[in-house]
This record gives sequence, structure tokens and C-alpha cells, in this order.
Amino acid sequence: MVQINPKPNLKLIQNESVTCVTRVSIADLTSEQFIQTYQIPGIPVILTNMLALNWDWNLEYLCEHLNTHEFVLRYYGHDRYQQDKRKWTSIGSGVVPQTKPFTDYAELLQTHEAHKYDIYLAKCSIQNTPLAQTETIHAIDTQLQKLGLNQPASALNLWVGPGGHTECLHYDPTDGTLIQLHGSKRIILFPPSQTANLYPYPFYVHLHHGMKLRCWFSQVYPDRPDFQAFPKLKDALCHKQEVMLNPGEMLYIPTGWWHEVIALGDEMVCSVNRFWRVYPTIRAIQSWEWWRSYLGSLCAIPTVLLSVTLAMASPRRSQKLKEIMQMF
Ligand SMILES: O=C(O)CCC(=O)C(=O)O
Repeated sequence: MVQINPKPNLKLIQNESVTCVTRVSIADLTSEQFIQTYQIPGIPVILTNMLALNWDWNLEYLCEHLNTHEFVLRYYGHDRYQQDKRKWTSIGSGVVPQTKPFTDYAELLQTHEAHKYDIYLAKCSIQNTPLAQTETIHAIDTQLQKLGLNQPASALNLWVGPGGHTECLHYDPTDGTLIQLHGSKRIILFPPSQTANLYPYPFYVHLHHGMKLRCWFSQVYPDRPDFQAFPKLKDALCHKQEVMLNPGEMLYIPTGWWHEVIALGDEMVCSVNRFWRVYPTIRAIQSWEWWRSYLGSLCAIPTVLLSVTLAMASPRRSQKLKEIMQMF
């Protein structure tokens, strides 16, 4: 194993909005340092200066490149975040999907309908879109490879949404990298040690809800704590970390780390992310969060098979199958 001096150039910034998560310029970090200091122990980090090019994925740029390309949109609805999550029957990729051309979605953003009804273009692969051929994506690929990230668990995904949207508290069964390309996001993080204090849905919730409701989502609102219903949340809040992710910056989110992602401002906010196989594998094997998501997915199999059978029998078969695929 390569022995390295782990943090020669790392600048730890601590102020009221950033606690504990290290910010480091990618130019100051070798792949060995990234792997040893962050990937092997599973520690989040923000990498700055990811892109040197002249880029800004604003709405005009996205319309130019995506035009009438169709995307599956999530319709969260205007009062979703006022509701008691214990009564939710869908979450994240499980919410009602609708397929629309990008230009139609751009109009919803411009008229603020997307803000009003909280409509989100979330986790859509850019693989078969003209964006995949842009210099920005080539530059991102190069930087990710430079870090030694070479076992993708997904394609690069696009996230476009209205300022004010919250992607509520969850963790992922894979590692993730989230790169900001327009606007900023505030991200609340909790370490895996806080899982029990964050009241996740139980893994057997998948038996009834398939992949619509997920055991890797929390039932609490970290910004509006209800200590009567969730008393252990008080303990979790002592471990809360908060970061601002600005254009050109990337957050590395190891598996099991809880994150709530809030798009800031009033304009459109755009990011791309990619999920990665957990390296080293032992980190996944030793993670209860990883196991419980695996158990949850197993519990979802009967319900998912039933949905696929119903989709096959439907006159809108290809659309329905696309929407089911989008959930994964
Ligand atoms: O950007 C978002 O809204 C959510 C991103 C996310 O959850 C992730 O990258 O894992």
C-alpha cells in the first residue's frame, strides 16, 4: 500500500455554514490522497475547482442542448414538505412520474409552475443526450478518473429543479459524487452512526410499497425537528454537518452518509451526479446501512415483479416500463 502524507495542502474551513467537511482544491489532491484520506475510511469531502473551462449550465444552455429530449419528471406537489412523513406512501424516485420534453419543463421553470408544484427533473441519465458529448462532461470524466473513481454504479445523471426544492434526508447504498453546475445547494449531512437517531423507514416497508417508499429515507425533517415524535433526533443533531455546494464544486458522499439537499435561491439549480460501487468492498460489508438497503430491495421484489407484469399488459407498455426503470 502506498504510504502518503495524508493532508499536505488541505484547508479545513470552519464557520457557521461549513462544519467539519474538508474543502480541498482538486489540483492539490492526488488519487492516492483521495483514496487513503476519504474513500477508504468513507469520509465526505468537497473538491473545488473541478472545472477550468468556461461553463454555466443555465436554462438557456440546457434548452439549447436538450431541446425536445424527453425526461421523466417527479411531481412532488406543493404541500409535500408540510406533511407528516409517517403518512407518506412514496418518496424520491417513487413519486408520481410524468414524461415531458425538456422545453416543456423549461417553461414550467420559467413560469414558476415547477416551483409551485415542486416538479423535479431528478436522476435522469445524460448518456443518450447531447449533453454527454459536451466539453464539460469530458472534463468531469477526466477529473473523476484522476481521483481514481473508476467503478461506476450508474451513468452520469442530471438534476434540474426549482430553487427552494428539497431532496429530503436519505442515504444511498452506493458512494456518490454530486457536482454543481448552476446555482448553489445547501447540504445537511449526518454520519452513518446516526441512523437509529434519524428514524429511517424500516426495511420491510418495501414488502408493501415496493420501491415507492424506501428504507434509506428518514422520517424526520432536520430543519423542523419534532422532538416529541422523534426524541432521538436531538442526539443526531449534535452530529449534523452542513455544507454549501457552489458551481464548480463536487461533494463526495460515501455510502451510509445521510444527506438532505436543498436548492438555494429562486432560479433553476442544476447538478450532475454519479453513483459508484463502494470501494473497498469491505466498507460496504461492514456497513449496516448497506445491508438494510439490500434487505429492503429484496423485500421489494414481489411488488416490483407485479408492477412489471401490469406494465407489460398495459397499452402504454413502453412508457410504464420506462417509468419503472427510472425508479432504480
Ligand atoms: O441534488 C439533489 O437534489 C439530490 C442529490 C443526491 O441525493 C445525491 O447526489 O445523492
